[in-house]
Amino acid sequence: FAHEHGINKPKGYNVSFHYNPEMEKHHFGMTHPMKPWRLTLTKSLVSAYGMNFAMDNYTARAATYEELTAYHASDYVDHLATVAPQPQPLDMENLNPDLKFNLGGSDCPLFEGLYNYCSLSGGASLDAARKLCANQSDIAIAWGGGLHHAKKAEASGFCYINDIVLAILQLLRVHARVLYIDIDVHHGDGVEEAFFSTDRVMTVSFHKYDPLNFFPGTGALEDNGPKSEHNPGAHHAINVPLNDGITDEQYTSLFENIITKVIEKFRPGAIALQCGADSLAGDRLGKFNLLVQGHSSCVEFCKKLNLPLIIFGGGGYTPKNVARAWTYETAIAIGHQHHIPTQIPIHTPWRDRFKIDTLLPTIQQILGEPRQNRNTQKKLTEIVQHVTEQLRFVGA
Ligand code: V1S
Ligand code: CA
Ligand code: ZN
Repeated sequence: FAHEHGINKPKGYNVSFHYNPEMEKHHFGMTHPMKPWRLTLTKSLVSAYGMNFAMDNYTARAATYEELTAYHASDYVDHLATVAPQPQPLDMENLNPDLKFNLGGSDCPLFEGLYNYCSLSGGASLDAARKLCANQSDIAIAWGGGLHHAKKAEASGFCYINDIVLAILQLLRVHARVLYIDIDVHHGDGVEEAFFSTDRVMTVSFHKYDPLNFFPGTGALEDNGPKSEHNPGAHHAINVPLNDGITDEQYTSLFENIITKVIEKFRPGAIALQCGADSLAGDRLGKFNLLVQGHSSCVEFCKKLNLPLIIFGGGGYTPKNVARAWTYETAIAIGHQHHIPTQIPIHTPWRDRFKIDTLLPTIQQILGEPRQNRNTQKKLTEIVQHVTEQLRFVGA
């Protein structure tokens, strides 16, 4: 109420940054693509630019058992809390398959401190959501969150606890409707499933879709929520299935076109944006050709909608590109993007890792050979058409 009526709104524009350096101390294993130290790289670049002076910085706390079980099944959380292995060499030979809850395979290994890692990610996203609810932040950033594949009682695709679902549940205490947008190269299946049966959350995921060859294989254009018209969740899942090599121009135009229509019909009170950086060109797992410019234009567009905005991380498997994107997107949040030098500051620890010393590399700088673009204009037009038709069923 207070937010919608502009009461108690502090002067100025507040951005909060929720982060815990403990998170990056965890290791999934030597050959595993998920590298929590990409958060170290991001944080050090954000600090090197002095952006921390323009935000409220919070050391995020770990989510409590009660907070985790607000969504997750208690037997699953109990199990997560007890399965953590003893210290062991960090290699993938040491798998301890425990097919219960999909834990212990190569995607979701059991590593030392696993429960701590999950609760820190959840805690940061919950803190961020609460700052928005209290109207103390206009934008709240949690780069350690965005773990969109985790299910109520199952780990999946490097995700154990769905911090996004926990955060959206908080936002729903204050906002009648929350819009979830997911620009990770993978389908946001866990978040979609969690809110499958409600019309208070609309989920929109942009992803590579190839059911047989690309994880998780779900997210077809026609999958829009429960098929029964009596279920309020019908038409409240939007999927944007894409092919390899999509460019900034195509992606940005598709994103703005679709999100404009979604906002018009759904009229959310807050936006939750998952910014998985594996949709960038040169990602170890992703297949798109996005530059930091195209990826971050989605953040810029969401900011301009002037609604409470929570920003999560997510995937991203070429750490220096992840750090570039999330640093630039932090700059957009605080409105510094046009004022910071694109040359990476000399005093960045790890500067030698940024072999190309710009925050905004060109496609030639990222890749020798750009990926073949397999997205035709015809297909993209069809997608917009289908989404428009779905939206006819949404709203008053
Ligand atoms: N693509 C991919 C990929 N690579 C791996 C992987 C590679 C090396 C390892 F040591 C461990 C795992 N797993 C996958 C995918 C899961 C992708 C998850 C993306 C997560 C996110 O970015 O959206 C959010 C943080 N898993 C699979 O493709 C499943 C398999 C089917 C094939 C790969 N093997 C290792 C497991 C089973
Ligand atoms: Ca996605
Ligand atoms: Zn991903």
